[in-house]
Amino acid sequence: MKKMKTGLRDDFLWGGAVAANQLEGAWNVDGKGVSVSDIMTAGAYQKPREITDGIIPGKNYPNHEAIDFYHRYKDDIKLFSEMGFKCFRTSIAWTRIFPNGDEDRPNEAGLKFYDDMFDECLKYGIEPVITLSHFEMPYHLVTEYGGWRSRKVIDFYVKFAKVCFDRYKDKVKYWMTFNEINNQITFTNDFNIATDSGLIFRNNESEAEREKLMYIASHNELIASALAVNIGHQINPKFVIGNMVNFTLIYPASSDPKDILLAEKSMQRRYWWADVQTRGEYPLDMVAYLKNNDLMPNITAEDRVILKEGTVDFVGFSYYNSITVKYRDNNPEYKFIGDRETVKNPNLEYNDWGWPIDPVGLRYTMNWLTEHYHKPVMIVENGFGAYDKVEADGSIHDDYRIDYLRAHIEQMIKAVDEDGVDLLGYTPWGCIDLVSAGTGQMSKRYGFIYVDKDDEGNGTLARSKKDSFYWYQKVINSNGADLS
Ligand code: P53
Repeated sequence: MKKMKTGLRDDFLWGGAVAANQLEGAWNVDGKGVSVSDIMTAGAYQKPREITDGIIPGKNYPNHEAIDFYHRYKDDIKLFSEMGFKCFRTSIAWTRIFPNGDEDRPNEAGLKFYDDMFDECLKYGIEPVITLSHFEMPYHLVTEYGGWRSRKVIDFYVKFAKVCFDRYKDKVKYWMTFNEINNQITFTNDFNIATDSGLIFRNNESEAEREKLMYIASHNELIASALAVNIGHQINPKFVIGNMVNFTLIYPASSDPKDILLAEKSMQRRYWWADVQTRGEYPLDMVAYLKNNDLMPNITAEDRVILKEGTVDFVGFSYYNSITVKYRDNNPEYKFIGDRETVKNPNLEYNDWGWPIDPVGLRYTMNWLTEHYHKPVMIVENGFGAYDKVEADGSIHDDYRIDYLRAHIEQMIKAVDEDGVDLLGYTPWGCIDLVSAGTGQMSKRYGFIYVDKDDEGNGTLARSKKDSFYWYQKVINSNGADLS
C-alpha cells in the first residue's frame, strides 16, 4: 500500500554500508600492512574461520582480494549514486594508514586512496559515513602488544584517528569510532574477540582469563574512543561522531520471572559499552558485576574525566535479529555469555544461517535506545544474508531480500512517526556483495549489486543489478513512502 508522506527528515541519510576489509581487497598494495582480517581463512555455516598465525601459503584468505573495490570504486560508487544514495558507510583500513600500527608517520599512498574515494562520493553528493576501526586492526599490534589488552594501543589508535580527522576534515562529517564494540561479550567465540579487540588465544586460556582480558581490552577501547571523540570535535566542531553497537535484542523465552530477569541481565551485559560512550561512566549494574567477580579493570581518575569529556553525538547500531534466552538452574548469577542461554523463538522464521527474522524487534530496539540514551540514532547495518540465483538471462530475483528490507523499513518508519525516535539515516549492510565477516563466504550475500565470485575465489568480479536494486532506488526516491 502506498503512503503519501513519512516523517523521515528531508535530509534523511539513505545509503548502504560496507567495511574496508570486506570489499577493498588489495591487501598488500601501496604499502598496506597485514590486518587481523587478513589472517582469517574462509569458513562456512557452522564451520568457524581459522585464525592463522600470520599468512600461511596455500590457505584461502577471502579478504585478500575481496571484491577488489580498491581498483573498482569509481564504477561501484556510480552504481550507488544511480540508486540515489545520500550516504555511503565504509571504514578506513587502519593498515593502509599505519601498516604496523606503531609507526611515527602515516603512509601517504593509503591516505591518498581515501582522499580520491571520498572525492568520488562527494562528486555525486554522497556523504561518507566513516568507521575508524571495523574488525581490521594491524596484526602487528596483536603480535607485539597483545592487541587491546595493552594501553599502548590507545596511543596508536588516537594517532590514527587524529591523522584521519585532520586529513579528511572537509570531506567527512559523520564518524564512528569502533564497529560493534560489544560483540566481544561472547568472548568464548574466537572470531568475535579477535575482530573486536585483537585478543587471540593460542594457549588454552580459561574462560575466566578470557573474560578478564576482555574487560581490560574494552576499557582501553572505551578510553581510546572517548579521546578520539574529543579530538575530533576540536579538529572540526561540525563533526557528528557516534559509537556503534551490534544490537541483538534479547527476549525472555517465557513470562517466568527468571527468564525475564535473565533477559534484562543479558541486555545489561551486552550494552554497557553504549552506556559508557553516551553517558561517560560505567553503569551501576556493571560496576557491581565487575567488583563482585574480580573483573574490574584499572580505571584511573584521569580515565573518568576522559570518558566524561568524550561522549558521542549519536548512537549507531546494527540490527539483524533478536535472540531469546531461557534461564537454567546452573546459572544463579544470571550470566550471559551467548549461545549457552539462547533458545529458538517459535514466533520467528530463520534464514539459512540460523538468524531469526524479526522486523518488530527493530522498532522495539529504536524505542529502547532512545529511552536509554536520549540521543539521535542511526541504523548503520541491517540486512538479509542469502544465497542468490543468477537466471539464464543474468537477472536475479531476490524478492526474499526485498521482503526482509521492506518489513524492517516499515517498522523503522513507525518508530519515527509513532514513537518519536530521532533517526539520522539507514544504511543496509553489504549494499554490494562482499566477503561475509562471520563465515568468510561470498555466497552469503546481502547486496543490491551482485558480484560474480564464489567461495573458492573464482569469478570475473563483474557487477550486476538485482531486482532489489530497482526496488531500493524507488524507496529512496520516495523518501520511504513507496515500499511496494
Ligand atoms: P556476516 C555477528 C553477529 C552480528 C553482526 O555478518 C556481525 C557479526 C559478525 O559476523 O557483524 C556485522 O558477514 C558486521 C559486519 C558483518 C555483518 O554484521 O557474518 O559489522 O562486518 O559483515 C554481517 O553475515
